[in-house]
Amino acid sequence: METKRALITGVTGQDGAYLARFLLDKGYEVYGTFRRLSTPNLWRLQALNIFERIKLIPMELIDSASITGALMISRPHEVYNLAAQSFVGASFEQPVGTGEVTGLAVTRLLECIRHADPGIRFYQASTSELFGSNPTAPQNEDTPFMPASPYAAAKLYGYWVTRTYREAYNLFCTNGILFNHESPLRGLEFVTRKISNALAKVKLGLEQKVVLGNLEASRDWGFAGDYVESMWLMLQQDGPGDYVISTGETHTVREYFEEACAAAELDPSGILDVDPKFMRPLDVDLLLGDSARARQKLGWAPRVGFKELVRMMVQADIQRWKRWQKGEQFPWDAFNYPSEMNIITRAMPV
Ligand code: NAP
Ligand code: F7E
Repeated sequence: METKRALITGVTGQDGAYLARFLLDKGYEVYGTFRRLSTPNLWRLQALNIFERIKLIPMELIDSASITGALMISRPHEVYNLAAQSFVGASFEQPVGTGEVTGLAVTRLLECIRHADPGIRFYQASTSELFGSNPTAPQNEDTPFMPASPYAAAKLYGYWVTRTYREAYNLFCTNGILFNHESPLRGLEFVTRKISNALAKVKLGLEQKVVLGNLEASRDWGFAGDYVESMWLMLQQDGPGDYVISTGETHTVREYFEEACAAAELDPSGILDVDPKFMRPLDVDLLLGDSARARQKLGWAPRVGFKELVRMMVQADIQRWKRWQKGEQFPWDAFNYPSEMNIITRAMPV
């Protein structure tokens, strides 16, 4: 039988790295797109020890020619569109750019697929952010979307254009509506990793405080390693569809912080500050997913629970900073990013 080929856009991101490893383990030939940045961002593939096994293709989501090139090089059976400007906070700073990359680029990709090979199966990384301000909980595939950020609005566009290409051209186009998923490979700007990284530094005497924004927001947090399996399962079905992927448990940012302190054996009092700088112009209060459809149709279920996830992330960051203190060099992001405090996002009154 012919070896299956998969193309993952955004292979350098958290999900891209875990999905690449998952597909390699399944015997796939894995192609992954990356951006030619002045400093390469390949540490996750190195950390998972799969860098040598991935075929890397340079691609930029606003450049249709590079998307066509990626499809011609990889001739994939399956395309997983994970590339995006994925940080909700940054979407308020770069609303138009986020619309281009996270929204419009989905159409670029679908058009290229339609012309290159309409037999390709397509996965779109949709998100629980689509539910936004809708107070209904838990949220499932039938819950109305009420996006509350430029990121979510761009993802809404991506979601609908994916469905449009499914219906208009009979393409195998699937939306995974994934709730927040985290891991030791999570980007440092997202709140879970920001906390695990900062607490590791506090634990080792490298920092005094953790500085956060909205502590009352509630999220349904799962483990990225579990969630990438659902992406693959969606593309193995007889037909395309839309699936919510979640744990069915929700916790506030404050609860995550307290659980992380327990994991680090730190007293939470006195080490947490709140700075309005980390509050968004508009935030999503409560996300809680109902993944009954995925559980029934895909046979998918999360394996890692909340406490285990927090422990995994905190322990990983403590171990990294300990290795760094001993002078070890290894692929890892945090030592290149000492603090987000000196990033300025708003003009100060004169
Ligand atoms: P991530 O770590 O931020 O990875 C995003 C990837 O997109 C990176 O490889 C990044 O490349 C690439 N990228 C960004 N802008 C690009 C551009 N203009 N052209 C080409 N590539 C570009 O995100 P993630 O957590 O793995 O999430 C994967 C996808 O799932 C994203 O679409 C995200 O919006 C969506 N999603 C995530 C979650 C979650 O909780 N993690 C939940 C629901 C949906 P660089 O490495 O060069 O930056
Ligand atoms: O924020 C609050 C913040 O940035 C979670 C992306 O993967 O999941 C992610 O989006 C909550 C928000 O993730 C800080 O205001 C408090 O209420 O970790 P986050 P997100 O916005 O939920 C969805 C499903 C995606 O699709 C996205 O791509 O935490 N919060 N203090 C903070 N957040 C950050 N980042 N930093 C803080 O200091």
